[in-house]
Amino acid sequence: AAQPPWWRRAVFYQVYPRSFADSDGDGVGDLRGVTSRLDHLADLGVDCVWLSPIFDSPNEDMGYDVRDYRAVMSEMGTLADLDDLIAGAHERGMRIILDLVVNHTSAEHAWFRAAVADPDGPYGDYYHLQPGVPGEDGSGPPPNNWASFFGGSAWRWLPEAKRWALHLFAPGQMDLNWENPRVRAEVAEIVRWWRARGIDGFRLDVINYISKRPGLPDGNEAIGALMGFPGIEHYFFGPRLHEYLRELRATGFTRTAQDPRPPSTVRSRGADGTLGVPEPPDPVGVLVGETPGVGVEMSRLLSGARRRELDLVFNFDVLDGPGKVRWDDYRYDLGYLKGFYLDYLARLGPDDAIALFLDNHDNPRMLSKVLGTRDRDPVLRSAAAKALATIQLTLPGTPFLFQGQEIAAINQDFAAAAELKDVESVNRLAELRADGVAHEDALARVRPGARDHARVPMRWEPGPTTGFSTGTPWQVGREDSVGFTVAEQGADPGSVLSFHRDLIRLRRAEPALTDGGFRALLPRSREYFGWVRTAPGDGDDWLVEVNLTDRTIKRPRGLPAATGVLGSHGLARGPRMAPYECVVARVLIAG
Ligand code: ISL
Repeated sequence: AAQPPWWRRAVFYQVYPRSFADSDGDGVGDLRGVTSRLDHLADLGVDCVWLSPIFDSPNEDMGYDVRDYRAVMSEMGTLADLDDLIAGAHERGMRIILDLVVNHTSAEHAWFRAAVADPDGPYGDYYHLQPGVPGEDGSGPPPNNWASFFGGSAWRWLPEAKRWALHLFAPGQMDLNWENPRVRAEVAEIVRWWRARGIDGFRLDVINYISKRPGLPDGNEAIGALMGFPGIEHYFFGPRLHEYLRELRATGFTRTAQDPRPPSTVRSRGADGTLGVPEPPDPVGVLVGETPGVGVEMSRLLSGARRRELDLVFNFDVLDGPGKVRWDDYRYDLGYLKGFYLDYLARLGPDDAIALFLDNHDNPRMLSKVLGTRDRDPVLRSAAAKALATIQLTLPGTPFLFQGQEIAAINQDFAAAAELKDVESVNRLAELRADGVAHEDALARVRPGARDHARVPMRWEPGPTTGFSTGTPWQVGREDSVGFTVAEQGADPGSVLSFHRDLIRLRRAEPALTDGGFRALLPRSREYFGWVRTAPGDGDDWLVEVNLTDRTIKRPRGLPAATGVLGSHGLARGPRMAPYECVVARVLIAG
Protein backbone atom coordinates (compact mmCIF):
# COMPACT_ATOMS: atom_id res chain seq x y z
CA ALA A 1 0.00 0.00 0.00
CA ALA A 2 1.16 3.54 -0.67
CA GLN A 3 3.05 5.02 2.26
CA PRO A 4 1.03 7.69 4.06
CA PRO A 5 2.68 11.15 3.85
CA TRP A 6 5.34 11.74 6.54
CA TRP A 7 3.27 14.31 8.40
CA ARG A 8 0.51 11.80 9.21
CA ARG A 9 2.78 10.04 11.71
CA ALA A 10 4.98 12.99 12.63
CA VAL A 11 5.17 14.60 16.05
CA PHE A 12 5.25 18.37 15.48
CA TYR A 13 6.69 20.83 18.00
CA GLN A 14 5.96 24.56 17.91
CA VAL A 15 8.91 26.78 18.81
CA TYR A 16 8.11 30.40 19.66
CA PRO A 17 11.65 31.59 18.85
CA ARG A 18 11.39 34.86 20.80
CA SER A 19 10.97 32.84 24.01
CA PHE A 20 12.90 29.65 23.28
CA ALA A 21 16.66 30.34 23.58
CA ASP A 22 18.72 33.55 23.36
CA SER A 23 22.26 33.01 22.02
CA ASP A 24 23.59 36.59 22.13
CA GLY A 25 22.36 37.89 25.48
CA ASP A 26 20.04 40.60 24.18
CA GLY A 27 17.15 38.99 26.05
CA VAL A 28 15.30 37.97 22.88
CA GLY A 29 15.32 34.39 21.65
CA ASP A 30 16.97 33.83 18.26
CA LEU A 31 17.74 31.25 15.57
CA ARG A 32 21.20 30.32 16.87
CA GLY A 33 19.49 29.69 20.18
CA VAL A 34 17.09 27.26 18.53
CA THR A 35 20.01 25.53 16.79
CA SER A 36 21.79 25.19 20.13
CA ARG A 37 18.78 23.27 21.47
CA LEU A 38 18.14 20.92 18.52
CA ASP A 39 19.48 17.98 20.52
CA HIS A 40 16.76 18.54 23.13
CA LEU A 41 14.15 18.33 20.37
CA ALA A 42 15.75 15.33 18.66
CA ASP A 43 16.07 13.53 22.00
CA LEU A 44 12.42 14.28 22.76
CA GLY A 45 11.59 12.56 19.45
CA VAL A 46 10.27 15.54 17.50
CA ASP A 47 9.86 14.93 13.76
CA CYS A 48 9.04 18.46 12.62
CA VAL A 49 9.67 21.87 14.16
CA TRP A 50 7.24 24.72 13.39
CA LEU A 51 8.92 28.09 13.92
CA SER A 52 6.62 30.99 14.78
CA PRO A 53 7.48 33.99 12.56
CA ILE A 54 11.13 34.84 12.06
CA PHE A 55 10.82 37.20 9.06
CA ASP A 56 11.82 40.87 9.23
CA SER A 57 9.11 42.67 11.21
CA PRO A 58 8.56 45.83 13.32
CA ASN A 59 7.05 43.43 15.88
CA GLU A 60 3.75 45.20 16.45
CA ASP A 61 2.37 41.67 16.77
CA MET A 62 5.64 39.82 17.48
CA GLY A 63 6.44 38.87 13.93
CA TYR A 64 2.89 38.32 12.73
CA ASP A 65 3.35 41.61 10.87
CA VAL A 66 5.88 40.89 8.15
CA ARG A 67 7.94 43.68 6.59
CA ASP A 68 10.12 41.53 4.31
CA TYR A 69 9.32 37.87 3.55
CA ARG A 70 12.85 37.13 2.36
CA ALA A 71 14.78 38.54 5.31
CA VAL A 72 15.19 37.31 8.88
CA MET A 73 14.16 39.62 11.75
CA SER A 74 17.40 41.24 12.94
CA GLU A 75 16.79 40.28 16.60
CA MET A 76 16.64 36.64 15.48
CA GLY A 77 19.71 36.52 13.28
CA THR A 78 20.43 36.12 9.57
CA LEU A 79 19.48 33.98 6.60
CA ALA A 80 22.77 32.10 7.15
CA ASP A 81 21.66 31.32 10.71
CA LEU A 82 18.38 29.98 9.32
CA ASP A 83 20.24 27.85 6.76
CA ASP A 84 22.32 26.42 9.61
CA LEU A 85 19.15 25.68 11.59
CA ILE A 86 17.54 23.91 8.61
CA ALA A 87 20.69 21.86 8.02
CA GLY A 88 21.01 21.06 11.73
CA ALA A 89 17.44 19.84 11.89
CA HIS A 90 17.66 17.78 8.69
CA GLU A 91 20.91 16.25 9.91
CA ARG A 92 19.07 15.04 13.02
CA GLY A 93 16.15 13.58 11.08
CA MET A 94 13.85 16.55 11.78
CA ARG A 95 12.01 18.80 9.36
CA ILE A 96 11.38 22.54 9.65
CA ILE A 97 8.22 24.42 8.69
CA LEU A 98 7.88 28.19 8.84
CA ASP A 99 4.95 30.35 9.89
CA LEU A 100 3.68 32.09 6.76
CA VAL A 101 1.60 35.19 7.49
CA VAL A 102 -0.03 36.18 4.21
CA ASN A 103 -3.53 37.27 5.16
CA HIS A 104 -1.85 40.60 5.91
CA THR A 105 1.51 42.37 5.81
CA SER A 106 3.07 44.95 8.08
CA ALA A 107 2.20 48.56 7.23
CA GLU A 108 5.96 48.96 6.78
CA HIS A 109 6.10 46.39 3.97
CA ALA A 110 7.30 47.91 0.67
CA TRP A 111 4.03 46.94 -1.01
CA PHE A 112 1.97 48.91 1.52
CA ARG A 113 4.30 51.92 1.45
CA ALA A 114 3.91 51.95 -2.35
CA ALA A 115 0.13 51.65 -2.01
CA VAL A 116 -0.01 54.64 0.36
CA ALA A 117 2.24 56.71 -1.90
CA ASP A 118 0.10 55.97 -4.96
CA PRO A 119 -3.25 54.40 -4.05
CA ASP A 120 -4.30 54.36 -7.71
CA GLY A 121 -0.99 52.79 -8.75
CA PRO A 122 -0.12 49.09 -9.14
CA TYR A 123 0.16 48.42 -5.40
CA GLY A 124 -3.07 50.13 -4.36
CA ASP A 125 -4.91 46.98 -5.37
CA TYR A 126 -2.67 44.81 -3.17
CA TYR A 127 -4.76 45.87 -0.17
CA HIS A 128 -8.36 46.68 0.72
CA LEU A 129 -8.34 50.44 0.25
CA GLN A 130 -11.62 52.35 0.23
CA PRO A 131 -12.29 56.06 -0.46
CA GLY A 132 -13.46 58.32 2.34
CA VAL A 133 -16.32 60.80 2.04
CA PRO A 134 -16.03 64.60 1.69
CA GLY A 135 -15.60 66.08 5.15
CA GLU A 136 -13.11 67.89 7.28
CA ASP A 137 -10.34 65.33 6.86
CA GLY A 138 -12.03 63.54 4.00
CA SER A 139 -12.55 60.38 6.01
CA GLY A 140 -16.14 60.30 7.23
CA PRO A 141 -17.33 56.99 8.79
CA PRO A 142 -15.36 53.78 8.09
CA PRO A 143 -16.58 51.78 5.06
CA ASN A 144 -18.33 49.15 7.22
CA ASN A 145 -18.90 47.98 10.80
CA TRP A 146 -16.16 45.32 10.89
CA ALA A 147 -14.24 45.14 14.16
CA SER A 148 -10.55 44.39 14.67
CA PHE A 149 -9.59 41.39 16.83
CA PHE A 150 -7.31 43.71 18.77
CA GLY A 151 -9.95 46.32 19.57
CA GLY A 152 -11.71 49.12 17.71
CA SER A 153 -12.66 49.34 14.06
CA ALA A 154 -10.99 47.14 11.42
CA TRP A 155 -10.39 50.31 9.34
CA ARG A 156 -7.53 52.82 9.48
CA TRP A 157 -7.74 56.19 7.77
CA LEU A 158 -4.63 57.11 5.68
CA PRO A 159 -4.67 60.92 5.39
CA GLU A 160 -1.79 61.03 2.91
CA ALA A 161 -3.60 58.61 0.61
CA LYS A 162 -7.14 59.77 1.44
CA ARG A 163 -8.12 56.14 1.80
CA TRP A 164 -9.39 53.73 4.44
CA ALA A 165 -7.31 50.54 4.79
CA LEU A 166 -8.61 47.24 6.23
CA HIS A 167 -6.83 45.57 9.16
CA LEU A 168 -8.55 42.65 10.87
CA PHE A 169 -5.78 42.71 13.44
CA ALA A 170 -3.50 45.51 14.62
CA PRO A 171 -3.51 48.84 12.73
CA GLY A 172 -0.05 47.86 11.46
CA GLN A 173 -1.31 44.56 9.97
CA MET A 174 -2.82 45.45 6.60
CA ASP A 175 -5.07 42.82 4.98
CA LEU A 176 -3.91 41.77 1.52
CA ASN A 177 -6.43 41.73 -1.32
CA TRP A 178 -6.37 38.13 -2.51
CA GLU A 179 -8.82 38.96 -5.29
CA ASN A 180 -5.75 40.44 -7.01
CA PRO A 181 -3.99 37.69 -9.00
CA ARG A 182 -0.69 39.57 -8.56
CA VAL A 183 -0.97 39.19 -4.80
CA ARG A 184 -1.56 35.45 -5.18
CA ALA A 185 1.42 35.19 -7.54
CA GLU A 186 3.63 37.07 -5.05
CA VAL A 187 2.66 34.66 -2.26
CA ALA A 188 3.36 31.64 -4.49
CA GLU A 189 6.80 33.09 -5.26
CA ILE A 190 7.54 33.55 -1.54
CA VAL A 191 6.61 29.93 -0.90
CA ARG A 192 8.78 28.69 -3.80
CA TRP A 193 11.71 30.77 -2.58
CA TRP A 194 11.58 29.13 0.84
CA ARG A 195 10.93 25.66 -0.53
CA ALA A 196 14.12 26.06 -2.60
CA ARG A 197 16.02 26.74 0.66
CA GLY A 198 14.93 23.37 2.02
CA ILE A 199 11.90 24.43 4.06
CA ASP A 200 9.59 21.43 4.45
CA GLY A 201 6.26 23.25 4.55
CA PHE A 202 4.35 26.02 6.32
CA ARG A 203 1.84 26.82 9.00
CA LEU A 204 -0.45 29.34 7.32
CA ASP A 205 -1.62 32.11 9.62
CA VAL A 206 -5.42 32.76 9.71
CA ILE A 207 -5.46 31.37 6.19
CA ASN A 208 -9.25 30.96 6.20
CA TYR A 209 -9.61 34.77 6.35
CA ILE A 210 -8.02 35.52 2.96
CA SER A 211 -11.22 35.56 0.89
CA LYS A 212 -13.50 38.47 1.79
CA ARG A 213 -17.09 38.78 0.55
CA PRO A 214 -17.10 41.14 -2.44
CA GLY A 215 -18.22 44.64 -1.58
CA LEU A 216 -17.17 44.13 2.06
CA PRO A 217 -20.76 44.48 3.35
CA ASP A 218 -21.64 45.35 6.93
CA GLY A 219 -21.67 42.46 9.36
CA ASN A 220 -25.00 41.31 10.80
CA GLU A 221 -25.33 42.90 14.25
CA ALA A 222 -26.70 39.75 15.91
CA ILE A 223 -23.90 37.55 14.54
CA GLY A 224 -21.40 40.25 15.50
CA ALA A 225 -22.73 40.27 19.04
CA LEU A 226 -22.66 36.46 19.19
CA MET A 227 -19.16 36.06 17.68
CA GLY A 228 -17.80 39.18 19.37
CA PHE A 229 -16.48 40.62 16.10
CA PRO A 230 -18.96 42.25 13.68
CA GLY A 231 -18.24 41.28 10.07
CA ILE A 232 -16.61 37.90 10.80
CA GLU A 233 -19.23 36.02 8.73
CA HIS A 234 -17.97 37.86 5.64
CA TYR A 235 -14.40 36.58 5.80
CA PHE A 236 -13.92 33.55 8.09
CA PHE A 237 -14.81 31.19 5.23
CA GLY A 238 -15.09 33.42 2.18
CA PRO A 239 -16.48 32.62 -1.29
CA ARG A 240 -13.14 31.97 -3.06
CA LEU A 241 -11.21 30.36 -0.20
CA HIS A 242 -11.08 26.87 -1.75
CA GLU A 243 -10.02 28.30 -5.10
CA TYR A 244 -7.18 30.31 -3.56
CA LEU A 245 -5.92 27.36 -1.49
CA ARG A 246 -6.01 24.95 -4.44
CA GLU A 247 -4.12 27.47 -6.57
CA LEU A 248 -1.51 28.13 -3.85
CA ARG A 249 -0.90 24.41 -3.37
CA ALA A 250 -0.40 23.97 -7.13
CA THR A 251 1.62 27.12 -7.88
CA GLY A 252 3.57 27.58 -4.64
CA PHE A 253 4.04 24.31 -2.83
CA THR A 254 4.17 21.69 -5.56
CA ARG A 255 7.66 21.14 -6.91
CA THR A 256 8.12 20.99 -10.69
CA ALA A 257 10.91 19.54 -12.80
CA GLN A 258 12.26 23.07 -13.25
CA ASP A 259 12.77 23.54 -9.52
CA PRO A 260 16.30 23.46 -8.18
CA ARG A 261 16.70 20.51 -5.83
CA PRO A 262 16.47 21.76 -2.23
CA PRO A 263 20.01 22.12 -0.83
CA SER A 264 19.20 19.74 1.97
CA THR A 265 16.66 17.07 2.64
CA VAL A 266 15.90 15.35 5.91
CA ARG A 267 17.69 12.18 6.99
CA SER A 268 15.29 9.29 7.47
CA ARG A 269 14.77 8.00 11.00
CA GLY A 270 13.86 4.36 11.66
CA ALA A 271 11.24 3.05 14.08
CA ASP A 272 13.97 2.74 16.69
CA GLY A 273 15.17 6.27 16.01
CA THR A 274 18.33 5.38 14.12
CA LEU A 275 19.26 7.87 11.40
CA GLY A 276 19.53 6.83 7.75
CA VAL A 277 20.28 8.47 4.42
CA PRO A 278 18.55 11.66 3.24
CA GLU A 279 15.04 11.09 1.98
CA PRO A 280 14.10 12.23 -1.56
CA PRO A 281 12.71 15.80 -1.69
CA ASP A 282 9.05 15.88 -0.72
CA PRO A 283 7.10 17.07 -3.82
CA VAL A 284 4.70 19.25 -1.82
CA GLY A 285 5.83 19.58 1.79
CA VAL A 286 3.10 20.09 4.35
CA LEU A 287 0.43 22.82 4.50
CA VAL A 288 -0.92 23.36 8.02
CA GLY A 289 -3.73 25.90 8.12
CA GLU A 290 -4.52 28.00 11.16
CA THR A 291 -8.28 28.36 10.73
CA PRO A 292 -9.93 30.05 13.73
CA GLY A 293 -13.66 29.68 13.79
CA VAL A 294 -14.16 26.80 11.35
CA GLY A 295 -15.96 23.70 12.62
CA VAL A 296 -15.46 20.01 11.84
CA GLU A 297 -17.21 19.97 8.47
CA MET A 298 -15.42 23.07 7.20
CA SER A 299 -12.16 21.58 8.48
CA ARG A 300 -12.80 18.49 6.39
CA LEU A 301 -13.47 20.58 3.28
CA LEU A 302 -10.19 22.43 3.83
CA SER A 303 -7.96 19.44 4.58
CA GLY A 304 -9.46 16.29 2.98
CA ALA A 305 -6.73 14.55 0.96
CA ARG A 306 -8.72 14.63 -2.27
CA ARG A 307 -9.44 18.34 -1.85
CA ARG A 308 -5.82 19.20 -2.72
CA GLU A 309 -5.95 22.31 -0.55
CA LEU A 310 -4.47 22.09 2.97
CA ASP A 311 -3.20 18.95 4.70
CA LEU A 312 -4.09 19.75 8.32
CA VAL A 313 -5.98 22.54 10.05
CA PHE A 314 -6.13 23.82 13.62
CA ASN A 315 -9.74 23.71 14.76
CA PHE A 316 -9.83 25.88 17.87
CA ASP A 317 -13.15 24.73 19.32
CA VAL A 318 -11.25 22.25 21.50
CA LEU A 319 -9.49 24.97 23.48
CA ASP A 320 -12.56 26.73 24.83
CA GLY A 321 -14.85 24.88 27.21
CA PRO A 322 -18.59 24.71 26.55
CA GLY A 323 -19.92 28.28 26.50
CA LYS A 324 -16.49 29.53 27.53
CA VAL A 325 -13.93 31.71 25.79
CA ARG A 326 -10.29 32.24 26.50
CA TRP A 327 -10.94 35.24 28.77
CA ASP A 328 -13.19 33.34 31.18
CA ASP A 329 -11.46 32.30 34.38
CA TYR A 330 -12.76 28.72 34.58
CA ARG A 331 -11.42 25.22 35.11
CA TYR A 332 -11.33 23.28 31.88
CA ASP A 333 -13.15 19.93 32.21
CA LEU A 334 -11.23 17.09 30.50
CA GLY A 335 -14.57 15.30 30.18
CA TYR A 336 -15.42 17.99 27.63
CA LEU A 337 -12.15 17.27 25.80
CA LYS A 338 -13.08 13.57 25.63
CA GLY A 339 -16.54 14.37 24.22
CA PHE A 340 -15.05 16.80 21.71
CA TYR A 341 -12.58 14.27 20.34
CA LEU A 342 -14.99 11.32 20.29
CA ASP A 343 -17.40 13.44 18.26
CA TYR A 344 -14.65 14.74 15.96
CA LEU A 345 -13.07 11.31 15.36
CA ALA A 346 -16.49 9.77 14.67
CA ARG A 347 -17.01 12.25 11.83
CA LEU A 348 -13.69 11.73 10.08
CA GLY A 349 -13.33 9.50 7.06
CA PRO A 350 -10.18 7.78 5.74
CA ASP A 351 -9.52 10.88 3.61
CA ASP A 352 -9.34 13.13 6.65
CA ALA A 353 -6.51 14.07 8.98
CA ILE A 354 -6.71 15.84 12.31
CA ALA A 355 -4.19 18.02 14.12
CA LEU A 356 -4.17 17.31 17.85
CA PHE A 357 -3.12 20.36 19.87
CA LEU A 358 -3.87 21.71 23.33
CA ASP A 359 -1.49 24.66 23.56
CA ASN A 360 -0.03 27.34 21.33
CA HIS A 361 1.38 30.86 21.58
CA ASP A 362 -2.09 32.41 21.53
CA ASN A 363 -3.57 30.68 24.54
CA PRO A 364 -3.03 30.34 28.27
CA ARG A 365 -1.48 27.00 29.23
CA MET A 366 -4.02 24.15 29.06
CA LEU A 367 -2.41 22.61 32.15
CA SER A 368 -3.34 25.72 34.16
CA LYS A 369 -6.85 25.77 32.69
CA VAL A 370 -7.32 22.17 33.87
CA LEU A 371 -5.79 22.58 37.36
CA GLY A 372 -6.81 26.16 38.09
CA THR A 373 -5.16 27.49 41.26
CA ARG A 374 -3.76 23.98 42.00
CA ASP A 375 -1.41 24.18 38.99
CA ARG A 376 1.55 24.65 41.31
CA ASP A 377 0.89 21.39 43.18
CA PRO A 378 3.84 19.34 41.84
CA VAL A 379 2.05 15.97 42.05
CA LEU A 380 -1.13 17.12 40.29
CA ARG A 381 0.91 19.21 37.83
CA SER A 382 3.04 16.21 36.79
CA ALA A 383 0.11 13.80 36.59
CA ALA A 384 -2.13 16.12 34.60
CA ALA A 385 0.71 17.02 32.21
CA LYS A 386 1.27 13.31 31.53
CA ALA A 387 -2.48 12.78 31.06
CA LEU A 388 -2.66 15.57 28.47
CA ALA A 389 0.40 14.14 26.69
CA THR A 390 -1.16 10.66 26.66
CA ILE A 391 -4.35 11.97 25.08
CA GLN A 392 -2.50 14.09 22.53
CA LEU A 393 0.09 11.46 21.58
CA THR A 394 -2.01 8.28 21.36
CA LEU A 395 -5.36 9.38 19.88
CA PRO A 396 -5.57 9.08 16.07
CA GLY A 397 -4.09 12.22 14.54
CA THR A 398 -1.03 14.38 14.18
CA PRO A 399 0.10 15.88 17.50
CA PHE A 400 1.42 19.43 17.75
CA LEU A 401 3.28 19.99 21.03
CA PHE A 402 3.92 23.59 22.07
CA GLN A 403 7.24 24.44 23.70
CA GLY A 404 7.15 23.87 27.47
CA GLN A 405 4.42 21.21 27.44
CA GLU A 406 7.16 18.59 27.84
CA ILE A 407 8.12 20.11 31.22
CA ALA A 408 4.58 20.85 32.45
CA ALA A 409 4.81 24.60 31.84
CA ILE A 410 2.01 26.55 33.58
CA ASN A 411 0.67 30.11 33.48
CA GLN A 412 2.74 32.99 34.81
CA ASP A 413 1.52 34.92 37.88
CA PHE A 414 1.77 38.28 36.12
CA ALA A 415 1.84 40.87 38.89
CA ALA A 416 1.47 44.10 36.94
CA ALA A 417 -0.07 45.26 33.67
CA ALA A 418 3.41 46.32 32.51
CA GLU A 419 4.38 42.64 32.41
CA LEU A 420 1.83 41.95 29.64
CA LYS A 421 3.58 42.67 26.32
CA ASP A 422 1.16 41.19 23.76
CA VAL A 423 -0.64 43.80 21.65
CA GLU A 424 -3.95 42.08 22.35
CA SER A 425 -3.43 42.23 26.12
CA VAL A 426 -2.14 45.82 26.03
CA ASN A 427 -5.14 46.97 23.98
CA ARG A 428 -7.63 45.14 26.19
CA LEU A 429 -6.11 46.66 29.33
CA ALA A 430 -6.22 50.14 27.77
CA GLU A 431 -9.88 49.67 26.78
CA LEU A 432 -10.83 48.60 30.31
CA ARG A 433 -8.88 51.46 31.87
CA ALA A 434 -10.52 53.91 29.44
CA ASP A 435 -13.86 52.56 30.63
CA GLY A 436 -12.84 53.50 34.16
CA VAL A 437 -11.98 49.99 35.37
CA ALA A 438 -9.39 50.15 38.17
CA HIS A 439 -5.88 48.90 37.40
CA GLU A 440 -6.04 45.75 39.51
CA ASP A 441 -9.50 44.82 38.22
CA ALA A 442 -8.43 45.35 34.62
CA LEU A 443 -5.41 43.09 35.14
CA ALA A 444 -7.61 40.47 36.84
CA ARG A 445 -9.94 40.46 33.81
CA VAL A 446 -7.21 40.23 31.18
CA ARG A 447 -4.79 37.87 32.92
CA PRO A 448 -6.86 34.61 32.56
CA GLY A 449 -6.94 34.82 28.74
CA ALA A 450 -3.70 36.67 28.07
CA ARG A 451 -1.58 35.16 25.28
CA ASP A 452 1.45 36.25 27.32
CA HIS A 453 1.28 33.09 29.45
CA ALA A 454 2.44 31.06 26.48
CA ARG A 455 5.27 33.47 25.68
CA VAL A 456 7.14 33.16 28.97
CA PRO A 457 10.74 32.11 28.26
CA MET A 458 11.47 28.38 28.11
CA ARG A 459 12.80 27.01 31.40
CA TRP A 460 16.07 25.19 30.63
CA GLU A 461 17.51 25.25 34.15
CA PRO A 462 16.84 26.75 37.59
CA GLY A 463 17.81 30.36 38.19
CA PRO A 464 16.43 33.85 37.56
CA THR A 465 16.74 33.68 33.76
CA THR A 466 16.15 29.89 33.59
CA GLY A 467 19.02 29.37 31.14
CA PHE A 468 17.00 31.18 28.46
CA SER A 469 19.33 34.18 28.27
CA THR A 470 22.47 35.56 29.88
CA GLY A 471 20.84 39.00 29.64
CA THR A 472 17.51 40.36 30.84
CA PRO A 473 14.70 38.39 29.20
CA TRP A 474 12.22 40.50 27.16
CA GLN A 475 9.37 38.80 29.07
CA VAL A 476 9.24 38.05 32.78
CA GLY A 477 9.57 34.34 33.63
CA ARG A 478 9.52 33.77 37.40
CA GLU A 479 10.61 30.55 39.04
CA ASP A 480 7.19 28.94 39.38
CA SER A 481 8.25 25.94 41.43
CA VAL A 482 11.24 23.70 41.88
CA GLY A 483 11.84 20.78 39.55
CA PHE A 484 10.16 21.92 36.35
CA THR A 485 13.09 22.79 34.09
CA VAL A 486 14.61 20.73 31.28
CA ALA A 487 17.80 20.16 33.28
CA GLU A 488 16.01 18.85 36.38
CA GLN A 489 13.43 16.83 34.44
CA GLY A 490 15.93 15.33 32.00
CA ALA A 491 17.80 13.66 34.84
CA ASP A 492 14.65 12.13 36.37
CA PRO A 493 13.22 8.97 34.70
CA GLY A 494 9.84 9.63 36.34
CA SER A 495 9.57 13.21 35.11
CA VAL A 496 7.10 14.73 32.69
CA LEU A 497 9.93 15.20 30.19
CA SER A 498 10.97 11.55 30.43
CA PHE A 499 7.34 10.53 30.05
CA HIS A 500 6.99 12.56 26.84
CA ARG A 501 10.24 11.11 25.47
CA ASP A 502 9.32 7.51 26.36
CA LEU A 503 5.80 7.87 24.98
CA ILE A 504 7.02 9.35 21.68
CA ARG A 505 9.55 6.52 21.36
CA LEU A 506 6.78 3.98 21.98
CA ARG A 507 4.59 5.77 19.45
CA ARG A 508 7.34 5.57 16.83
CA ALA A 509 7.88 1.85 17.48
CA GLU A 510 4.22 0.77 17.58
CA PRO A 511 2.22 1.16 14.30
CA ALA A 512 -1.07 0.79 16.22
CA LEU A 513 -0.44 4.14 17.89
CA THR A 514 -0.10 6.00 14.60
CA ASP A 515 -1.73 4.10 11.72
CA GLY A 516 -3.95 1.88 13.89
CA GLY A 517 -7.70 1.80 14.34
CA PHE A 518 -9.52 3.42 17.27
CA ARG A 519 -12.22 2.05 19.55
CA ALA A 520 -13.48 4.05 22.53
CA LEU A 521 -14.37 2.17 25.76
CA LEU A 522 -17.18 3.45 28.00
CA PRO A 523 -17.76 6.43 25.69
CA ARG A 524 -20.25 8.06 28.07
CA SER A 525 -18.05 8.16 31.16
CA ARG A 526 -17.03 11.71 32.08
CA GLU A 527 -14.27 10.57 34.39
CA TYR A 528 -12.67 7.58 32.62
CA PHE A 529 -11.27 7.98 29.10
CA GLY A 530 -10.16 4.62 27.70
CA TRP A 531 -9.59 3.43 24.18
CA VAL A 532 -7.97 0.69 22.13
CA ARG A 533 -5.68 1.35 19.19
CA THR A 534 -5.81 -1.71 16.93
CA ALA A 535 -2.72 -2.69 14.96
CA PRO A 536 -2.94 -2.14 11.19
CA GLY A 537 -1.09 -5.40 10.54
CA ASP A 538 -0.30 -8.31 12.81
CA GLY A 539 1.32 -6.20 15.51
CA ASP A 540 -0.01 -5.59 19.00
CA ASP A 541 -3.12 -3.70 19.99
CA TRP A 542 -2.77 -1.10 22.72
CA LEU A 543 -5.06 0.00 25.53
CA VAL A 544 -4.82 3.61 26.75
CA GLU A 545 -6.54 4.85 29.93
CA VAL A 546 -6.78 8.28 31.54
CA ASN A 547 -8.48 9.41 34.74
CA LEU A 548 -9.90 12.75 33.60
CA THR A 549 -10.42 14.04 37.12
CA ASP A 550 -8.53 15.25 40.17
CA ARG A 551 -10.23 12.49 42.20
CA THR A 552 -9.45 8.80 42.68
CA ILE A 553 -11.88 6.79 40.52
CA LYS A 554 -12.73 3.11 40.21
CA ARG A 555 -11.27 1.47 37.12
CA PRO A 556 -14.19 0.09 35.12
CA ARG A 557 -14.57 -3.69 34.81
CA GLY A 558 -14.63 -5.75 31.64
CA LEU A 559 -11.68 -4.07 30.02
CA PRO A 560 -9.36 -5.98 27.64
CA ALA A 561 -6.53 -7.76 29.46
CA ALA A 562 -3.39 -5.67 29.00
CA THR A 563 0.03 -5.16 30.54
CA GLY A 564 1.08 -1.64 31.51
CA VAL A 565 4.15 -0.47 29.59
CA LEU A 566 4.13 3.25 30.41
CA GLY A 567 2.26 4.87 33.28
CA SER A 568 2.16 8.08 35.29
CA HIS A 569 1.73 6.13 38.57
CA GLY A 570 3.56 2.88 37.78
CA LEU A 571 2.43 0.03 35.53
CA ALA A 572 0.01 -1.96 37.70
CA ARG A 573 -3.63 -1.58 36.62
CA GLY A 574 -5.42 -2.00 39.93
CA PRO A 575 -9.13 -1.43 40.89
CA ARG A 576 -8.63 2.35 41.26
CA MET A 577 -6.95 5.17 39.32
CA ALA A 578 -5.26 8.09 41.06
CA PRO A 579 -6.06 11.69 40.03
CA TYR A 580 -5.12 12.15 36.35
CA GLU A 581 -3.49 8.69 36.32
CA CYS A 582 -2.74 7.51 32.78
CA VAL A 583 -1.54 4.13 31.50
CA VAL A 584 -0.48 2.87 28.08
CA ALA A 585 -0.76 -0.92 28.02
CA ARG A 586 -0.06 -3.69 25.53
CA VAL A 587 -3.23 -5.75 24.93
CA LEU A 588 -2.66 -9.45 25.63
CA ILE A 589 -3.61 -11.78 22.80
CA ALA A 590 -6.87 -13.43 23.86
CA GLY A 591 -6.62 -17.14 24.59
O1 ISL B 1 -6.77 36.50 19.51
C1 ISL B 1 -7.37 35.77 18.77
C2 ISL B 1 -8.65 36.16 18.12
O2 ISL B 1 -9.61 36.21 19.16
C3 ISL B 1 -6.74 34.46 18.47
O3 ISL B 1 -7.72 33.55 18.16
C4 ISL B 1 -5.75 34.64 17.32
O4 ISL B 1 -5.53 35.97 17.07
C5 ISL B 1 -6.30 34.04 16.05
O5 ISL B 1 -6.40 32.67 16.27
C6 ISL B 1 -5.33 34.33 14.90
O6 ISL B 1 -4.02 34.02 15.33
C7 ISL B 1 -2.96 34.25 14.39
O7 ISL B 1 -3.06 35.52 13.74
C8 ISL B 1 -2.88 36.69 14.53
C9 ISL B 1 -1.69 36.62 15.50
O8 ISL B 1 -1.81 37.65 16.46
C10 ISL B 1 -1.66 35.27 16.21
O9 ISL B 1 -0.50 35.20 17.04
C11 ISL B 1 -1.64 34.19 15.17
O10 ISL B 1 -1.53 32.89 15.76
C12 ISL B 1 -2.66 37.82 13.54
O11 ISL B 1 -1.58 37.47 12.69
